[in-house]
Amino acid sequence: MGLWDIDKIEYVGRAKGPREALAFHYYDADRVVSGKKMKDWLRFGVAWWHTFDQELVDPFGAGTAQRPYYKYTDPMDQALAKVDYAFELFTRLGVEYFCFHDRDLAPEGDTLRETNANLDKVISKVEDNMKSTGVRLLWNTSSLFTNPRFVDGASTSPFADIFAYSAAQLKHSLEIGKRLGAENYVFWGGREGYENLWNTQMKREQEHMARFFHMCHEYAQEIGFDAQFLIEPKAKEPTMHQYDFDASTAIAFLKTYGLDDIFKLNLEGNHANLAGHTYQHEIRVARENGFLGSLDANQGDKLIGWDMDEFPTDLYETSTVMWEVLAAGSIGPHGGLNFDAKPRRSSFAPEDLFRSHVAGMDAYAAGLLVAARMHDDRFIEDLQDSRYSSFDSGIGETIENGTATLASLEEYTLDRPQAELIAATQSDHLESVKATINNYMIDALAEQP
Ligand code: XUL
Ligand code: CO
Repeated sequence: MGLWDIDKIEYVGRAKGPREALAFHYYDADRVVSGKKMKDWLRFGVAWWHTFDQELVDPFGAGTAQRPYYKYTDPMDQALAKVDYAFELFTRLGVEYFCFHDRDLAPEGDTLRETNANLDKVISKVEDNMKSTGVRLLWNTSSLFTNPRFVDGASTSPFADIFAYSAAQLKHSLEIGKRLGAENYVFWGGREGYENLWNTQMKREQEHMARFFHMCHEYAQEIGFDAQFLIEPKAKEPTMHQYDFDASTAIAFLKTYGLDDIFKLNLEGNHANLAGHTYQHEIRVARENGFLGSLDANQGDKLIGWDMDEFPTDLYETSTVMWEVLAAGSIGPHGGLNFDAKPRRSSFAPEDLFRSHVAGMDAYAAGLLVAARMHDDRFIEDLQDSRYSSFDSGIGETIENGTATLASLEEYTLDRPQAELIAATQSDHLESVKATINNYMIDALAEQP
Protein backbone atom coordinates (compact mmCIF):
# COMPACT_ATOMS: atom_id res chain seq x y z
CA MET A 1 0.00 0.00 0.00
CA GLY A 2 1.39 3.42 -0.94
CA LEU A 3 1.64 5.64 2.08
CA TRP A 4 -0.58 8.45 0.85
CA ASP A 5 -3.26 5.99 -0.19
CA ILE A 6 -4.05 6.28 3.50
CA ASP A 7 -6.59 9.04 4.05
CA LYS A 8 -7.35 10.71 7.33
CA ILE A 9 -7.89 7.99 9.93
CA GLU A 10 -11.56 8.09 10.91
CA TYR A 11 -13.44 6.96 13.98
CA VAL A 12 -15.73 4.08 12.96
CA GLY A 13 -16.63 2.80 16.42
CA ARG A 14 -17.27 -0.87 17.03
CA ALA A 15 -20.07 -1.20 14.49
CA LYS A 16 -17.75 -2.20 11.66
CA GLY A 17 -16.24 -5.01 13.71
CA PRO A 18 -12.86 -5.38 15.37
CA ARG A 19 -10.60 -5.66 12.34
CA GLU A 20 -10.25 -2.16 10.89
CA ALA A 21 -6.50 -1.58 11.16
CA LEU A 22 -6.64 1.94 9.75
CA ALA A 23 -9.61 3.30 11.71
CA PHE A 24 -10.31 4.14 15.32
CA HIS A 25 -12.69 1.91 17.24
CA TYR A 26 -12.56 3.96 20.45
CA TYR A 27 -10.73 7.22 19.77
CA ASP A 28 -13.39 9.77 18.88
CA ALA A 29 -11.45 13.02 19.23
CA ASP A 30 -14.31 15.43 20.00
CA ARG A 31 -16.42 13.10 22.14
CA VAL A 32 -16.81 14.41 25.68
CA VAL A 33 -15.81 11.97 28.41
CA SER A 34 -15.82 12.98 32.10
CA GLY A 35 -16.24 16.63 31.19
CA LYS A 36 -13.52 17.00 28.56
CA LYS A 37 -13.02 16.04 24.91
CA MET A 38 -11.08 12.83 24.42
CA LYS A 39 -8.38 14.69 22.51
CA ASP A 40 -7.97 17.11 25.42
CA TRP A 41 -7.57 14.35 27.99
CA LEU A 42 -5.11 12.48 25.81
CA ARG A 43 -3.15 15.16 23.87
CA PHE A 44 -1.35 12.60 21.70
CA GLY A 45 2.10 13.37 20.38
CA VAL A 46 4.30 11.68 17.75
CA ALA A 47 7.97 11.14 18.66
CA TRP A 48 10.19 12.26 15.78
CA TRP A 49 13.10 9.96 16.65
CA HIS A 50 11.25 6.68 16.62
CA THR A 51 8.84 7.55 13.85
CA PHE A 52 11.09 9.17 11.26
CA ASP A 53 14.64 8.25 12.25
CA GLN A 54 14.31 4.64 13.38
CA GLU A 55 15.77 2.29 10.82
CA LEU A 56 14.59 -0.67 12.95
CA VAL A 57 18.03 -2.07 13.67
CA ASP A 58 18.73 -4.48 16.50
CA PRO A 59 22.12 -5.58 17.89
CA PHE A 60 22.12 -8.55 15.52
CA GLY A 61 20.76 -7.07 12.33
CA ALA A 62 20.60 -4.11 10.00
CA GLY A 63 17.60 -1.83 9.67
CA THR A 64 14.51 -3.22 8.00
CA ALA A 65 12.46 -0.01 7.80
CA GLN A 66 11.16 0.97 4.37
CA ARG A 67 10.65 4.72 4.14
CA PRO A 68 9.98 6.90 1.11
CA TYR A 69 12.63 9.49 2.02
CA TYR A 70 15.46 6.96 1.88
CA LYS A 71 15.68 7.85 -1.80
CA TYR A 72 17.44 11.07 -0.70
CA THR A 73 21.07 10.22 -0.04
CA ASP A 74 22.22 13.71 1.01
CA PRO A 75 21.55 13.95 4.79
CA MET A 76 20.13 17.49 4.58
CA ASP A 77 17.86 16.58 1.66
CA GLN A 78 16.62 13.62 3.66
CA ALA A 79 16.12 15.73 6.79
CA LEU A 80 13.99 18.23 4.85
CA ALA A 81 11.98 15.49 3.13
CA LYS A 82 11.14 14.01 6.52
CA VAL A 83 9.44 17.26 7.52
CA ASP A 84 6.88 17.00 4.70
CA TYR A 85 6.33 13.37 5.49
CA ALA A 86 5.99 14.04 9.23
CA PHE A 87 3.29 16.68 8.91
CA GLU A 88 1.34 14.52 6.45
CA LEU A 89 1.42 11.73 9.01
CA PHE A 90 0.38 14.00 11.90
CA THR A 91 -2.61 15.40 10.06
CA ARG A 92 -3.78 12.09 8.63
CA LEU A 93 -3.51 10.50 12.07
CA GLY A 94 -5.27 13.47 13.66
CA VAL A 95 -2.46 13.91 16.20
CA GLU A 96 -2.10 17.52 17.33
CA TYR A 97 1.36 17.40 18.93
CA PHE A 98 4.86 16.15 18.26
CA CYS A 99 8.18 15.98 20.11
CA PHE A 100 11.80 15.94 19.00
CA HIS A 101 15.45 16.03 20.04
CA ASP A 102 17.54 18.68 18.27
CA ARG A 103 19.66 15.96 16.65
CA ASP A 104 16.64 14.05 15.33
CA LEU A 105 16.00 16.80 12.85
CA ALA A 106 19.28 17.60 11.15
CA PRO A 107 22.79 16.17 10.78
CA GLU A 108 25.68 17.58 12.80
CA GLY A 109 28.42 19.69 11.24
CA ASP A 110 31.99 19.86 12.43
CA THR A 111 31.42 22.74 14.83
CA LEU A 112 28.40 23.67 16.89
CA ARG A 113 28.01 26.75 14.68
CA GLU A 114 27.69 24.52 11.59
CA THR A 115 25.39 22.14 13.41
CA ASN A 116 23.13 25.00 14.49
CA ALA A 117 22.99 26.27 10.90
CA ASN A 118 21.84 22.84 9.64
CA LEU A 119 19.27 22.65 12.38
CA ASP A 120 17.91 26.15 11.81
CA LYS A 121 17.28 25.36 8.16
CA VAL A 122 15.10 22.38 9.08
CA ILE A 123 13.46 24.29 11.93
CA SER A 124 12.31 26.97 9.48
CA LYS A 125 10.52 24.30 7.47
CA VAL A 126 9.06 22.78 10.64
CA GLU A 127 7.84 26.23 11.71
CA ASP A 128 6.11 26.80 8.34
CA ASN A 129 4.39 23.42 8.60
CA MET A 130 3.28 24.07 12.17
CA LYS A 131 1.67 27.31 11.03
CA SER A 132 -0.11 25.76 8.04
CA THR A 133 -1.38 22.65 9.88
CA GLY A 134 -1.94 23.93 13.44
CA VAL A 135 0.08 20.98 14.84
CA ARG A 136 1.91 22.05 18.01
CA LEU A 137 5.09 21.15 19.83
CA LEU A 138 4.37 19.22 23.04
CA TRP A 139 8.06 19.34 23.91
CA ASN A 140 11.52 19.49 22.50
CA THR A 141 14.72 18.28 24.04
CA SER A 142 18.41 18.01 23.31
CA SER A 143 20.32 14.85 22.52
CA LEU A 144 23.22 15.00 24.93
CA PHE A 145 23.96 11.29 24.65
CA THR A 146 24.34 10.17 21.01
CA ASN A 147 27.59 11.77 19.88
CA PRO A 148 30.84 10.09 21.10
CA ARG A 149 31.79 13.31 22.92
CA PHE A 150 29.09 12.41 25.46
CA VAL A 151 30.64 9.03 26.20
CA ASP A 152 30.78 9.83 29.94
CA GLY A 153 27.74 12.07 30.12
CA ALA A 154 27.03 15.72 29.33
CA SER A 155 26.48 17.89 32.43
CA THR A 156 27.93 15.01 34.50
CA SER A 157 30.90 14.38 32.24
CA PRO A 158 34.21 14.42 34.13
CA PHE A 159 35.50 16.69 31.33
CA ALA A 160 34.75 20.42 31.64
CA ASP A 161 34.92 21.00 27.86
CA ILE A 162 32.04 18.58 27.43
CA PHE A 163 29.98 20.38 30.10
CA ALA A 164 30.67 23.62 28.23
CA TYR A 165 29.62 22.12 24.89
CA SER A 166 26.44 20.70 26.45
CA ALA A 167 25.49 24.08 27.86
CA ALA A 168 26.05 25.77 24.51
CA GLN A 169 24.00 23.10 22.72
CA LEU A 170 21.21 23.43 25.26
CA LYS A 171 21.15 27.21 24.85
CA HIS A 172 20.21 26.87 21.20
CA SER A 173 17.71 24.13 21.96
CA LEU A 174 15.90 26.46 24.38
CA GLU A 175 15.89 29.18 21.74
CA ILE A 176 14.24 26.71 19.35
CA GLY A 177 11.67 25.76 21.99
CA LYS A 178 10.81 29.43 22.39
CA ARG A 179 10.65 29.98 18.63
CA LEU A 180 8.27 27.06 18.09
CA GLY A 181 6.18 27.67 21.21
CA ALA A 182 7.02 24.36 22.93
CA GLU A 183 4.65 23.70 25.83
CA ASN A 184 7.24 21.70 27.78
CA TYR A 185 10.98 21.18 27.65
CA VAL A 186 12.31 17.70 28.54
CA PHE A 187 15.60 16.65 30.06
CA TRP A 188 16.33 12.96 29.81
CA GLY A 189 19.74 12.25 31.30
CA GLY A 190 20.70 9.36 29.05
CA ARG A 191 24.30 9.19 30.19
CA GLU A 192 23.97 11.24 33.39
CA GLY A 193 24.91 8.42 35.70
CA TYR A 194 27.82 6.07 36.06
CA GLU A 195 29.27 2.91 34.68
CA ASN A 196 31.39 2.26 37.76
CA LEU A 197 31.66 3.99 41.15
CA TRP A 198 35.42 3.49 41.60
CA ASN A 199 36.20 6.17 39.03
CA THR A 200 33.20 8.41 39.82
CA GLN A 201 32.77 11.44 42.09
CA MET A 202 29.03 10.97 42.35
CA LYS A 203 28.15 13.99 44.48
CA ARG A 204 30.29 16.28 42.33
CA GLU A 205 28.57 15.02 39.17
CA GLN A 206 25.13 15.61 40.68
CA GLU A 207 26.12 19.12 41.72
CA HIS A 208 27.22 19.80 38.15
CA MET A 209 23.90 18.49 36.86
CA ALA A 210 22.00 20.77 39.24
CA ARG A 211 24.13 23.76 38.20
CA PHE A 212 23.38 22.94 34.59
CA PHE A 213 19.62 22.87 35.25
CA HIS A 214 19.77 26.20 37.05
CA MET A 215 21.68 27.73 34.12
CA CYS A 216 19.04 26.40 31.71
CA HIS A 217 16.23 27.85 33.79
CA GLU A 218 17.99 31.21 34.10
CA TYR A 219 18.46 31.39 30.33
CA ALA A 220 14.86 30.34 29.64
CA GLN A 221 13.70 33.18 31.87
CA GLU A 222 16.07 35.59 30.18
CA ILE A 223 14.60 34.86 26.72
CA GLY A 224 11.00 34.59 27.97
CA PHE A 225 10.64 30.85 27.27
CA ASP A 226 8.01 29.75 29.78
CA ALA A 227 7.62 26.06 28.88
CA GLN A 228 7.19 23.63 31.77
CA PHE A 229 10.59 21.99 32.42
CA LEU A 230 10.41 18.22 32.83
CA ILE A 231 12.87 15.59 34.01
CA GLU A 232 12.33 12.14 32.53
CA PRO A 233 13.43 9.47 35.00
CA LYS A 234 14.97 6.20 33.85
CA ALA A 235 16.80 3.68 36.01
CA LYS A 236 19.51 2.52 33.63
CA GLU A 237 20.38 1.99 29.99
CA PRO A 238 22.60 3.21 28.49
CA THR A 239 24.41 3.78 31.83
CA MET A 240 24.31 1.01 34.40
CA HIS A 241 22.91 3.53 36.90
CA GLN A 242 21.16 6.74 35.94
CA TYR A 243 20.89 9.55 38.51
CA ASP A 244 17.21 10.21 37.67
CA PHE A 245 16.50 6.60 38.64
CA ASP A 246 12.76 6.91 39.21
CA ALA A 247 10.13 9.46 40.23
CA SER A 248 11.04 9.39 43.93
CA THR A 249 14.76 9.77 43.27
CA ALA A 250 14.19 12.60 40.81
CA ILE A 251 11.91 14.44 43.26
CA ALA A 252 14.51 14.10 46.02
CA PHE A 253 17.18 15.47 43.65
CA LEU A 254 14.99 18.42 42.67
CA LYS A 255 14.28 19.25 46.33
CA THR A 256 17.91 18.89 47.36
CA TYR A 257 19.08 21.37 44.75
CA GLY A 258 16.25 23.93 44.92
CA LEU A 259 14.80 22.91 41.56
CA ASP A 260 11.42 21.67 42.78
CA ASP A 261 9.54 24.83 41.79
CA ILE A 262 11.00 24.68 38.29
CA PHE A 263 10.57 21.07 37.23
CA LYS A 264 7.91 18.41 36.98
CA LEU A 265 8.32 14.87 35.64
CA ASN A 266 7.79 13.19 32.28
CA LEU A 267 7.09 9.55 33.07
CA GLU A 268 7.49 6.61 30.72
CA GLY A 269 5.94 3.14 31.07
CA ASN A 270 8.97 1.11 30.10
CA HIS A 271 11.25 3.26 32.28
CA ALA A 272 9.01 2.51 35.27
CA ASN A 273 9.52 -1.22 34.67
CA LEU A 274 13.31 -0.79 34.44
CA ALA A 275 13.19 0.75 37.94
CA GLY A 276 11.22 -2.29 39.17
CA HIS A 277 7.93 -0.35 39.28
CA THR A 278 4.61 -0.36 37.50
CA TYR A 279 3.72 2.66 35.39
CA GLN A 280 0.92 3.35 37.89
CA HIS A 281 3.44 3.54 40.74
CA GLU A 282 5.48 6.21 39.00
CA ILE A 283 2.44 8.27 38.08
CA ARG A 284 1.00 7.94 41.60
CA VAL A 285 4.25 9.13 43.18
CA ALA A 286 4.38 12.14 40.87
CA ARG A 287 0.67 12.93 41.15
CA GLU A 288 0.51 12.81 44.94
CA ASN A 289 3.64 14.97 45.26
CA GLY A 290 2.54 17.55 42.69
CA PHE A 291 5.13 16.58 40.07
CA LEU A 292 3.00 15.05 37.29
CA GLY A 293 4.12 16.80 34.12
CA SER A 294 3.68 14.64 31.04
CA LEU A 295 3.72 11.00 29.89
CA ASP A 296 5.79 9.04 27.40
CA ALA A 297 3.30 6.43 26.27
CA ASN A 298 4.89 3.09 25.64
CA GLN A 299 5.09 -0.32 27.27
CA GLY A 300 7.81 -2.75 28.22
CA ASP A 301 7.89 -6.49 27.94
CA LYS A 302 7.59 -8.34 31.24
CA LEU A 303 10.06 -11.01 30.12
CA ILE A 304 12.81 -8.74 28.84
CA GLY A 305 15.02 -6.57 31.00
CA TRP A 306 15.70 -3.66 28.69
CA ASP A 307 13.91 -0.75 27.08
CA MET A 308 11.62 -2.16 24.39
CA ASP A 309 9.65 1.01 23.62
CA GLU A 310 6.68 -1.00 22.42
CA PHE A 311 3.57 0.82 21.30
CA PRO A 312 1.10 0.67 24.20
CA THR A 313 -1.58 -1.94 23.58
CA ASP A 314 -2.10 -3.33 27.09
CA LEU A 315 -5.62 -2.18 27.98
CA TYR A 316 -5.19 -2.93 31.65
CA GLU A 317 -2.19 -0.62 31.82
CA THR A 318 -3.78 2.16 29.75
CA SER A 319 -6.91 2.00 31.95
CA THR A 320 -4.73 2.25 35.03
CA VAL A 321 -2.76 5.20 33.66
CA MET A 322 -5.92 7.04 32.66
CA TRP A 323 -7.48 6.45 36.09
CA GLU A 324 -4.49 8.22 37.65
CA VAL A 325 -4.84 11.01 35.08
CA LEU A 326 -8.55 11.43 35.85
CA ALA A 327 -7.73 11.54 39.54
CA ALA A 328 -5.15 14.27 38.81
CA GLY A 329 -7.54 16.23 36.57
CA SER A 330 -5.09 16.28 33.64
CA ILE A 331 -1.72 14.89 32.52
CA GLY A 332 0.10 17.76 34.19
CA PRO A 333 -0.41 21.44 33.41
CA HIS A 334 0.70 21.10 29.77
CA GLY A 335 1.20 17.34 29.54
CA GLY A 336 0.28 14.89 26.81
CA LEU A 337 0.82 11.31 25.72
CA ASN A 338 3.93 11.23 23.57
CA PHE A 339 4.36 7.89 21.80
CA ASP A 340 7.96 7.19 22.73
CA ALA A 341 7.55 3.90 20.88
CA LYS A 342 8.70 2.17 17.75
CA PRO A 343 7.19 -0.55 15.60
CA ARG A 344 8.86 -3.96 15.93
CA ARG A 345 11.64 -4.75 13.45
CA SER A 346 9.26 -7.09 11.65
CA SER A 347 6.70 -4.27 11.16
CA PHE A 348 8.85 -2.60 8.55
CA ALA A 349 6.32 -1.26 6.03
CA PRO A 350 5.70 2.50 5.90
CA GLU A 351 2.03 1.94 6.73
CA ASP A 352 3.08 0.32 10.03
CA LEU A 353 3.78 3.84 11.27
CA PHE A 354 0.05 4.43 10.93
CA ARG A 355 -1.00 1.03 12.21
CA SER A 356 1.16 1.32 15.32
CA HIS A 357 -0.07 4.81 16.21
CA VAL A 358 -3.69 3.80 15.62
CA ALA A 359 -3.17 0.83 17.95
CA GLY A 360 -1.66 3.06 20.64
CA MET A 361 -4.26 5.81 20.32
CA ASP A 362 -7.14 3.36 20.46
CA ALA A 363 -5.61 1.58 23.47
CA TYR A 364 -5.40 4.88 25.36
CA ALA A 365 -8.88 5.97 24.26
CA ALA A 366 -10.28 2.65 25.48
CA GLY A 367 -8.32 3.08 28.72
CA LEU A 368 -9.86 6.51 29.15
CA LEU A 369 -13.38 5.11 28.67
CA VAL A 370 -12.80 2.39 31.27
CA ALA A 371 -11.16 4.76 33.74
CA ALA A 372 -13.89 7.38 33.28
CA ARG A 373 -16.55 4.81 34.10
CA MET A 374 -14.76 3.83 37.33
CA HIS A 375 -13.99 7.45 38.17
CA ASP A 376 -17.57 8.69 37.55
CA ASP A 377 -18.86 5.86 39.78
CA ARG A 378 -16.22 6.75 42.39
CA PHE A 379 -15.51 3.02 42.62
CA ILE A 380 -11.83 3.32 43.56
CA GLU A 381 -12.26 6.62 45.40
CA ASP A 382 -14.98 5.19 47.65
CA LEU A 383 -13.13 1.98 48.41
CA GLN A 384 -10.01 3.93 49.33
CA ASP A 385 -11.95 6.45 51.43
CA SER A 386 -13.75 3.72 53.32
CA ARG A 387 -10.50 1.81 53.92
CA TYR A 388 -8.98 4.81 55.71
CA SER A 389 -12.18 6.12 57.34
CA SER A 390 -11.01 5.34 60.89
CA PHE A 391 -8.74 8.38 60.54
CA ASP A 392 -11.73 10.67 59.86
CA SER A 393 -12.89 10.82 63.49
CA GLY A 394 -12.05 9.61 66.99
CA ILE A 395 -8.53 8.49 67.73
CA GLY A 396 -7.57 8.53 64.03
CA GLU A 397 -8.48 12.18 63.74
CA THR A 398 -6.18 13.02 66.66
CA ILE A 399 -3.32 11.27 64.83
CA GLU A 400 -3.89 13.23 61.63
CA ASN A 401 -4.46 16.60 63.28
CA GLY A 402 -1.29 16.32 65.33
CA THR A 403 -2.87 16.32 68.81
CA ALA A 404 -2.07 12.65 69.54
CA THR A 405 1.09 11.77 71.44
CA LEU A 406 2.69 8.48 72.33
CA ALA A 407 1.18 8.90 75.82
CA SER A 408 -2.38 9.56 74.58
CA LEU A 409 -2.15 6.58 72.23
CA GLU A 410 -0.81 4.41 75.05
CA GLU A 411 -3.73 5.40 77.24
CA TYR A 412 -6.15 4.60 74.41
CA THR A 413 -4.66 1.22 73.65
CA LEU A 414 -2.96 -0.22 76.74
CA ASP A 415 -5.78 -2.44 78.01
CA ARG A 416 -7.47 -3.32 74.71
CA PRO A 417 -7.70 -7.09 74.19
CA GLN A 418 -6.33 -8.77 71.05
CA ALA A 419 -9.83 -9.65 69.80
CA GLU A 420 -10.81 -5.96 69.71
CA LEU A 421 -7.69 -5.03 67.73
CA ILE A 422 -8.30 -7.79 65.19
CA ALA A 423 -11.90 -6.55 64.92
CA ALA A 424 -10.52 -3.08 64.12
CA THR A 425 -9.03 -4.44 60.86
CA GLN A 426 -11.09 -5.38 57.83
CA SER A 427 -10.61 -7.64 54.84
CA ASP A 428 -9.94 -5.63 51.69
CA HIS A 429 -11.55 -8.28 49.46
CA LEU A 430 -8.77 -7.62 46.98
CA GLU A 431 -9.75 -10.38 44.57
CA SER A 432 -13.24 -8.95 44.30
CA VAL A 433 -11.80 -5.51 43.69
CA LYS A 434 -9.75 -6.89 40.81
CA ALA A 435 -12.76 -8.76 39.44
CA THR A 436 -14.80 -5.57 39.58
CA ILE A 437 -12.10 -3.72 37.66
CA ASN A 438 -12.26 -6.50 35.04
CA ASN A 439 -16.02 -6.07 34.88
CA TYR A 440 -15.66 -2.32 34.41
CA MET A 441 -13.26 -2.95 31.54
CA ILE A 442 -15.50 -5.44 29.82
CA ASP A 443 -18.71 -3.48 30.34
CA ALA A 444 -17.35 -0.04 29.54
CA LEU A 445 -15.92 -1.25 26.23
CA ALA A 446 -18.83 -3.53 25.26
CA GLU A 447 -21.26 -0.65 25.68
CA GLN A 448 -19.46 1.65 23.26
CA PRO A 449 -21.26 2.40 19.98
C1 XUL B 1 15.01 7.05 26.16
C2 XUL B 1 13.90 8.02 26.14
C3 XUL B 1 14.17 9.29 25.41
C4 XUL B 1 13.50 10.48 26.01
C5 XUL B 1 13.89 11.78 25.37
O1 XUL B 1 14.72 5.87 26.81
O2 XUL B 1 12.84 7.77 26.65
O3 XUL B 1 13.78 9.11 24.09
O4 XUL B 1 12.12 10.36 25.95
O5 XUL B 1 15.25 11.97 25.32
CO1 CO C 1 11.00 8.79 26.70
